[in-house]
Amino acid sequence: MSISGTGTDRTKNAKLLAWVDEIATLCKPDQVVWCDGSEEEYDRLCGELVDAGELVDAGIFTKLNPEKRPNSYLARSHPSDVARVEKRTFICSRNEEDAGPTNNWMDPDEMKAILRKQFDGCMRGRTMYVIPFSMGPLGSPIAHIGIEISDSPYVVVNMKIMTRMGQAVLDVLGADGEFVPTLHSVGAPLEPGQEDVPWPCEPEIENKYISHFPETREIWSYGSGYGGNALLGKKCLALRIASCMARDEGWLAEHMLILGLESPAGEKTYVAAAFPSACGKTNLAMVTPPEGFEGWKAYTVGDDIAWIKPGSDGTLRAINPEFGFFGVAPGTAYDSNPMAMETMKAGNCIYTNVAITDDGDVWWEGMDGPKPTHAIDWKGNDWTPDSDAPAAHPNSRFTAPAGQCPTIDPAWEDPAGVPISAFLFGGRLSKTFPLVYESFDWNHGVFMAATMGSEATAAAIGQEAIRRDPFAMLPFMGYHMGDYWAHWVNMGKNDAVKTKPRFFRVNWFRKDENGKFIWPGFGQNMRVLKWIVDRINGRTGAVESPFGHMPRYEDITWAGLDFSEEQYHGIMDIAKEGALAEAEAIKGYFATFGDHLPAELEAQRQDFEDRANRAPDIWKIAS
Ligand code: O2Y
Ligand code: MN
Repeated sequence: MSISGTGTDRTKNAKLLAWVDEIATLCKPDQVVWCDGSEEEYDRLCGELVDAGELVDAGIFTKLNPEKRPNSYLARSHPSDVARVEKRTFICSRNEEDAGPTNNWMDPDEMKAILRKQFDGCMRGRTMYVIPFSMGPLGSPIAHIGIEISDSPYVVVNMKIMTRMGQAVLDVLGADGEFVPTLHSVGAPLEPGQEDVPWPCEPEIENKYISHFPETREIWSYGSGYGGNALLGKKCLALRIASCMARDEGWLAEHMLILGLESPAGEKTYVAAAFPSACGKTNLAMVTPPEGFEGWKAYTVGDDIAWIKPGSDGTLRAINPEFGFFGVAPGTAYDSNPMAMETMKAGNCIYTNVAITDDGDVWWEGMDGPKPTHAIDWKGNDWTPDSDAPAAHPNSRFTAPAGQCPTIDPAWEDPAGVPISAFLFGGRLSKTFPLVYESFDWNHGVFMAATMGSEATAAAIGQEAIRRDPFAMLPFMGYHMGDYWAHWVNMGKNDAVKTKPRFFRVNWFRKDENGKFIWPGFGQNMRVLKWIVDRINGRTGAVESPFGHMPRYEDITWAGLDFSEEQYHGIMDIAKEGALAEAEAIKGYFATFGDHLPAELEAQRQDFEDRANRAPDIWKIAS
């Protein structure tokens, strides 16, 4: 094995050096490379990925037309390796009960025994990269350092965009600093003389493991090279392991975007928001104020994850632990998300599993303008508008530097974080749930977030049910969901947090009696955000409903939009029957958490049921 330095020229951290040694001995790579995070390293690796593509006659990386997509590349994964693998994601806590009913669990010793066998020699014929990264601005008191060991150069270059990565991290880590060790392999060793494939990975789903060890704060991921399975700083560290750290240390690691809203008077209000997938989270993170909102500005701090800690000023302060966006490509367009499109236009992006046009540009379904007459699809096949299959995979991605977003917040790298004034929670719900409402207090807000979710059609019984996704954390919880809710209840009792954020639920997806969406689209969401900002700053009223405090028609700014009071009733009025059904459904849902369900949340459920019982058949928003 050749080692590019033993690492001792890069760090004096004895624990790190010993761990890298131990993993190299286990995985038996041909060489070990300590990543420095430089542009030269990035360019060299991208170049190697392009050259390797030519060698095996199928692109690992294809350089895109530099006039259209400067310094940008297309990658194609193996068709079997296109998304997170939830059924192979494990929380390996010592006690099974600590993982809770919403996670897959395996005993940590049993899992380590399996993984040691899988990892034994798994990097033969490959390079083992040591990737130092910081989740959050370097040196921020809210940030944490991780080290990812991976045999995938695709992971290295994506980590360079998604995190602060390289030698600067080792310098901050110093000789005694703490780090989260994260280990990744694509699980495809090469025998001497064996030709590589464009996207090496373990073909059998049962042999893939995305394993988390909460007590020892370790991550071992085997068999997939894609996204959240392989870029271990994101979902694995920043949510699953960090949620455990946050519980133990009194902070919050959340699946939330962070948005800064500035009024024409220059007053700045920051909100953090959690949504299940397919609810327009990225669109909200990069919202642009519509006609009628002249002078208002919206800024992005983060599009996916927030780390939130009590600040010395009595507020809850949030950082975006990431450095880039890993956004879903299909559906992203100037029409729906111009800021995401502008972020990409600046170049320096990696696109995975999108289509490439004949002039070397990228394309996906839902992009503005006419479809290309010909393209190469995400599997490398010819594609035309007559093709049956989509040109881009539905989970195809763009990896883009967050700093290129034209509306990135000036404070997005502030080590102290930004002060959060409100939490927003949402879901995709066609009936019963109003456009927006505010909680009565902190615990009611926790109840609203714990019971959120989106509608799913249970095809087998032909009924609609809400698939709960509490706090949008269902796939990302590192411990028992009921204990997580208790942690949120406890955060509300923290006297050091003098300015407590307010809680709101939003629902852009209510439909009318003809099955049509009532809300005119994501582009108008700023109207709801302004009411929230006005509410926080004591400038607007609300009325009490069975769900919470709700704005009257006149409390919302309608300038520039034709939205009648009648339409408003359609999106705000509440059917008693629907509210009572929800209270009953939550009873059954809560029962699945046994004695881990905080008593405060069952009390909130009963209060909600009582309010619904007292309501008229149709509760109508006052005007
Ligand atoms: O499929 C993947 O590996 C990526 S999942 C993802 C990526 C960026 C932001 N959010 C998510 C998610 O699943 O919530
Ligand atoms: Mn996400």
